[in-house]
Formats: sequence, structure tokens, C-alpha cells
Amino acid sequence: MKAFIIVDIQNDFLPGGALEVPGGDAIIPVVNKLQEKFPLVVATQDWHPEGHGSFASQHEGKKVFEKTTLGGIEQILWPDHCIKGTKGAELSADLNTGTIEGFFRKGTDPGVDSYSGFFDNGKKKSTGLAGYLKEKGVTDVYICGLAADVCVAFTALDAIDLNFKTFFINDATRPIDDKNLFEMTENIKDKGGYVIDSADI
Ligand code: VGL
Ligand code: ZN
Repeated sequence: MKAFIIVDIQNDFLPGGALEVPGGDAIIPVVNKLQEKFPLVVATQDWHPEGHGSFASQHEGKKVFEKTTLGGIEQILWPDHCIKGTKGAELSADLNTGTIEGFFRKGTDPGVDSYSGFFDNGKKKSTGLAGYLKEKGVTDVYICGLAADVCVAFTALDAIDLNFKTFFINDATRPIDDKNLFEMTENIKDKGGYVIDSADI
């Protein structure tokens, strides 16, 4: 069975948001239309407490997009974003949420970041998404959302590791950084995932 995974289509990742992804809003009509093609649709939300360790504001002398370590892992420092309960953390009002059956939140532990919808970056805790999909009999996952080079790509890489047949839908995602996206999609293909367009579905 196929499932459609919508990653982090939240106000803070959309134009005008705290960590805006250029052109991120352009994917929403594509994502809304694609939902009709799947028997199961799930969504993830980046859901940070105030003062999360991935925020540059928590690291004296460090600027946004600089690197440090967090929980023993290399960490890019981000602007404050997707603080739980705020408008910025809400899913876009333009996203059709009526067909989404499961919502999975990540990034809740202040001491570790969580890009993938499945696990934190240290692979210490699961969000429950893998178990949920396996129990529903899902074998193939189609992944879209924001940002392409960060949370969408890491979700795809973990999906491959979890033995799902994994499709990364190029025109239903947008990156923060084009160069990073190129590297990440090469990675996805090398590991056995598929990079496709929505027209191929
Ligand atoms: C994301 C950076 C930090 C994402 C989340 O959803 O792609 N990127 N937190
Ligand atoms: Zn985040």
C-alpha cells in the first residue's frame, strides 16, 4: 500500500515565515491535488519548545546558518522557528488537511534536532511514524513538503533505511539551498530511492 507523507508545510517555512523557503507556497496546490491519489495521507510538524538548542539565539556569539554541535552531533543554527502553539508552527491554512489521518510532531526535545519525520538526528527516539505506517501495511512512501534539502530529504533517507520503497517528489518540495538539495537527491538515488515529478504518479 502507498502512503503520502507531507513534511512540515507550516507557516514558518512559507514566504514571510521565520525560516522561509523561497517559493514554498507554490507546492501547496500540487500537494493538495496529489492527496487524492493516495489511500493514506500523513503529515509531520516541526514542533520546538521555546529556546530550542537548534536556534542561533541560544548560542552566544553564533549567527544563523553557522554550525555548532548539539547533543554531540553537528548542528546548523536556525532562526527561532516553529515554536509549538504559535501561528508559525501551524500547518498552512491553504493546505487541505481534511484527508490527513495521522499527524507526527518532531523537534520537541530541546537538546537534539529532528529533521526526519521518523527519528531525531541522533536516532535515539522515534516519532512513531514508522510503526504507524508498517501497521497500516504501507510499503511505498511518497514524500513532499518543506524544506526539500533538510526535513524532506532526511525523511526520505530514513524511509529507505526502513525498507519503504521511497519516492521524493521534486515539484512538491522546495529547498532552502539548491546546492544542498542536489547533494541530498544524489544521496537518495544512491541509496535506492526514486526522485520523481508529480506527473509521474
Ligand atoms: C527544517 C530546518 C530546521 C525543515 C526544520 O522542516 O526542513 N529545517 N528545522
Ligand atoms: Zn526545526
